[in-house]
Amino acid sequence: PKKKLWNWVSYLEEEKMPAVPLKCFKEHQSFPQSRNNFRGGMKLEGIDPEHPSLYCVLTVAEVQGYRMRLHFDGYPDCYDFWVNADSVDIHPVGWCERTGHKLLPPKGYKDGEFSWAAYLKHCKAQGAPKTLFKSYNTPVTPSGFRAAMKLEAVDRKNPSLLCVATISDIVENRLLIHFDSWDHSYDYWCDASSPYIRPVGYCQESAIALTPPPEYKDPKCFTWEAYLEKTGAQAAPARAFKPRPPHGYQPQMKLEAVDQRNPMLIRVCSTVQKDDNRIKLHFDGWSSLYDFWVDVDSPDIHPVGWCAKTGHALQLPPGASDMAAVAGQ
Ligand code: MLY
Repeated sequence: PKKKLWNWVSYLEEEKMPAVPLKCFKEHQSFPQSRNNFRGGMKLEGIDPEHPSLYCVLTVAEVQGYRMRLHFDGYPDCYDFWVNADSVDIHPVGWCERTGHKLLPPKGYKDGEFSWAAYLKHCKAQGAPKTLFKSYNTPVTPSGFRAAMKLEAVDRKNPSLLCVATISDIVENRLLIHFDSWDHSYDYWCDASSPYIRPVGYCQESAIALTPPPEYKDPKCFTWEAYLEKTGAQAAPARAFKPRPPHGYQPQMKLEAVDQRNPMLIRVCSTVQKDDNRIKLHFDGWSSLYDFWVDVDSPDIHPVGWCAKTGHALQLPPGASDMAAVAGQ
């Protein structure tokens, strides 16, 4: 007997569940306009996902469809991470120098000892061509945000806290949020529409607690007015914040999402819950123990058919795996 091929259309019918509508996805999650032209061995500069204020020397280690695994030069493979080809976290060789950012050299090089030209020659490698990068042809829309401005921001590692924060860097349309008097491990990148940032005074107006910098032992002693004066800083203007409209996700819809435990894999998923900024996902056919929350603007969630379109493997629900699988057909 002929084996049945797995495909999204019949799977959605069997499961009696719709796909997440395309309009729910942002451009960077949806079907890409171009191919991934990065190749293994190409070198580039990019943000360390574990330390978002640091730029590092990276090599493309593996390409799969529109995604690639990046390796920190000189460091063990266990730090490798996956990004989409249009990631805003990566830049061509020379970008840090051109834009005044500090580039962390490969392990073994002292600060000031590293030069890209000599390094590429030494490795017999090439820098990834500029035209492959998203930032290369993305226009930058002016905003009212400037580096060093202060604001109130959610500590994403302690999401119940709204804290005194500073814009410590601006690249294209994105802001690096830093928490005053804390180390950089809490830093994160976001844009003007992020639900995690608010203008100075938001907490007071909303009658919710603001977490001041740790040197304020008694939070009641903190006032923005005195703090701005003391630090000589400006508040980010309220008009620069562009709150986004509510997302359109509903529970019980299907999509494709990266497995955070093994990020080379993309799996068939269902939405099970939602809150204002996130959806809870379930891997079809797996225990609910693996269910996880993800931001609706995460680069790791994609519409049904994304893997097939971009040439990436799709992990089917267990049980479907003995069928000759042709994802997305
Ligand atoms: N329990 C943690 C909370 C740290 C919060 C840091 N934010 C405000 C940046 C601690 O005290 O270490």
